[in-house]
Parts: sequence; structure tokens; C-alpha cells
Amino acid sequence: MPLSSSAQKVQDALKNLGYHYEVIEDSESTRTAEEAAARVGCEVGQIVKSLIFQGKKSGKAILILTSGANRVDVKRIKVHAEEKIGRADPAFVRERTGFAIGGIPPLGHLHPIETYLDEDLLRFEDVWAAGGTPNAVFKMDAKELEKMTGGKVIIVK
Ligand code: 5CA
Repeated sequence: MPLSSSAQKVQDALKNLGYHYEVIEDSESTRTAEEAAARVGCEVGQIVKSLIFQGKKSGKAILILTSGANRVDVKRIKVHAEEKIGRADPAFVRERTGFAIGGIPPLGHLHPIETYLDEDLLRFEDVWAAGGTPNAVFKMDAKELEKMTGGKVIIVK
């Protein structure tokens, strides 16, 4: 089965950066961290959740890549973003990233995004991230996340 155009965008972005990771997409949902973990047979903590926030003052987009096992404490992010932040609405997410909620990948966004990385993800050897759609994921080395995303490693929970 060929990848959908959104998943193919992620596959192309990976290839352009020299990664050999393979986006897999099928009919089974990987919309939530729990579904993704069940689909690929890993711990929920190994799923990279992509949450988009928005600066209340600047309007900037902020991407938090967090372990599927963790709940983000917004107060922690505020300190790094240096302003109040709120959850981004779906239209803003699509406009900034080019992807819909539930499939936002860690790379290949339409516009560069200020990115923070959950330190807990780095405890794993392999992690699984969204591949552009709610049915697409790819496995990657956790230690590559920082370089791939340019994200700052922080405590999120
Ligand atoms: N494909 C999976 C695992 S790789 C995935 O993308 N999971 S996720 O957690 O990164 O993406 C869904 C997240 O988007 C949910 O955790 C949820 O907190 C958030 N979300 C869902 N609906 C909305 C909404 N209407 N507005 C803002 N955020 C939302």
C-alpha cells in the first residue's frame, strides 16, 4: 500500500535528513499513545506524543514532544517559553505544521517550531513517533530526537 500524501511527506523529510527510518501506515488507528503502543507492541512511554501549544502573547507555536506515559505540566513549559501558553486549536496546528492533530510528526513541519523534548523519552533506546496521519508511525533511535528536532531537553511532567 502506498503511503498517504501526509505520511509520504514525513517519509521524504526523513530521507532528506539522511535517516533510514520507515513510516508504516495501515488501517489500524495510532491516534492515541495507547493505540500506537498496542499497534507496534511497545510501552506507552516509548510513544512520542506531539502536543502543540500557543504563546498567549506572541502567538508563537510551541511543540512539546513528550513520552506517552507523561502528562505535560503547562507551568513547566511557561517557564521556558517565557510567556503564558495555551493548547493550540486544530486550525492553528494545521496551519503551522501542515498536519492534523493525532498525526503530528516530530519533523517536516511547514514552519519551524520552538520545540521541547521530554527527558523521559531519552531513557529508551527506540521510540515511536507519529508519521503524519493518525494511522502512521515510525520507529527511531531516541538519541536522535534532539538533533532531528532541534528541541531543548526539559522536564515536562
Ligand atoms: N499518533 C499518536 C501517537 S504517535 C499521536 O499523535 N498522539 S498525540 O498525543 O501526540 O496526539 C494527540 C494529542 O492531541 C492528544 O494527546 C490530545 O491531547 C491533543 N488533542 C486532541 N484534540 C485536541 C484539540 N481539539 N485541540 C488541541 N489538542 C488536542
